[in-house]
Amino acid sequence: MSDFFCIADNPKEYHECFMQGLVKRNPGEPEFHQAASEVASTLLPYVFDHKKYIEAKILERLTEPDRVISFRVCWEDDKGDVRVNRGYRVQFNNSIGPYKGGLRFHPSVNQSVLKFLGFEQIFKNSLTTLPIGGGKGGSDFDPKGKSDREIMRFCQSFMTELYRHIGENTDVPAGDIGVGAKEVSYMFGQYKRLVNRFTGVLTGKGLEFGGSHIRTEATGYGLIYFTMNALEHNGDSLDGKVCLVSGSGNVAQYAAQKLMSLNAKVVAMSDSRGTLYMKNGLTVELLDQIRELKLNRQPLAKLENPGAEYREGQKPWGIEADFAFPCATQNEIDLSDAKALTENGCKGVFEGANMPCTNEAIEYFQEKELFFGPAKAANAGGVAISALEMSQNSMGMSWDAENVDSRLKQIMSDIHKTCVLYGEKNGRTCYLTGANIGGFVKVADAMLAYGIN
Ligand code: NDP
Ligand code: 2IT
Repeated sequence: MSDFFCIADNPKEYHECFMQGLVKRNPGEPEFHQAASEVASTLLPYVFDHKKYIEAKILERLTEPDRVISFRVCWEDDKGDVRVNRGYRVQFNNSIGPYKGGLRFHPSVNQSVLKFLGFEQIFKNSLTTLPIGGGKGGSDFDPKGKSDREIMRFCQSFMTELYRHIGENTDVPAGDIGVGAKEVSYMFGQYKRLVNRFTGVLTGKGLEFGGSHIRTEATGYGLIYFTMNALEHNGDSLDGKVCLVSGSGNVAQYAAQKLMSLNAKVVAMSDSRGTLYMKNGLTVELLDQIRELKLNRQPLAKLENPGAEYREGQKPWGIEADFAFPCATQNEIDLSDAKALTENGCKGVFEGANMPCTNEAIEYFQEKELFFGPAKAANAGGVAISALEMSQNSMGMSWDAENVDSRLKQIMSDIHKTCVLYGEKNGRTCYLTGANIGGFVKVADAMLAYGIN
């Protein structure tokens, strides 16, 4: 390993040198390199105009996590066989508040994936305006095909190690892919048992034990509120628009539900195996069936409804539509998908998932002047309501659904304003630049205030 040190007199050269250093220090972590490169390329021109950040090496410091914890998770399956997985928590940056971010249970989880997610979470959490730092964690455990008891035993074992690293003022995990209300409940129950204290150490809890109204819906709803703000700002709306939603999990379901309620027509949803094409649009009945299947971790291929045609092995991006909402996973839109979308008349892409578009796809959208709502801004509604869950827990209060939903709308509108403030150039808003700079400034200024550490 070598020192992380760059000297260059323009943003482009600095970016090259910075990325060489980052790749050298973090070998074999392509997702993390991708996330860092995207942020650096939009931030560097700004940072070069504000030399205090260059002098204090803020970008180099921001891309080095405070700590990465990895641990063994042993559990027993229903047959009595011993199983071993790896658990992680990446505590990336706590300059503006306790580490905050979800836990992902998926076989693709590794250090690179969690570092990209933890890194992006720093900016996203800052954009919410709430006092939360960035972190992420999870395991390569695959909940698919596991019984409820197996999932419970895994969650309990995972928390038996994780508990010593977290706390309501230290690090507050939540859900992400493969981790929903059920898994959060098992983990919260185990934490409470281990420390003998009832505290808001996790968010996304059940309403009976400290959860917040609207947390389940918040990421999907927030994504659509952000889209509404962006379209309105540009004299457009969702009314009557044809939309593609990828994924069929938590984020996708509530994004699709909100789109339907706004008279948009959702013609596709998907999962890791294929796409449902719904020529006449999603209905409440179809969404209920999808929700039921996914609650039981079943594939969409099993859906039986004349209103939906299943396309095995296909992504939704080849279907004609006005707007696309990738809500499944990272890198699900590459350059060829971006071209297919654009050629089919797509006018905007709003990211519900984290880093669903490759950097080449984003560049293509920018070249073709599509609306692009980056994840850090567009999907921040989930973590924002998590932060409100933390506030309610620390006050010993519970706000009603209407109250929380109106706060969510306000937060998404404020995030949109921040993107416009930092991203407006020649009468157009670059939401990517706006989100990256808007998220950066508060964290960077806090780091400057702390001195060199
Ligand atoms: P869920 O586990 O509820 O749903 C995930 C969905 O994405 C499923 O439909 C799943 O398909 C699909 N999927 C997962 N991995 C892949 C893959 N490798 N290729 C194709 N499809 C895949 O997760 P969430 O809805 O919570 O999360 C979706 C995205 O949103 C993630 O990027 C997450 O980080 C992000 N996010 C989540 C937030 C939250 O509050 N939950 C907040 C902000 C962002 P299948 O059913 O076949 O597995
Ligand atoms: O990516 C995300 O913002 C989340 N998975 C939600 C994190 C949280 O702490 O609510």
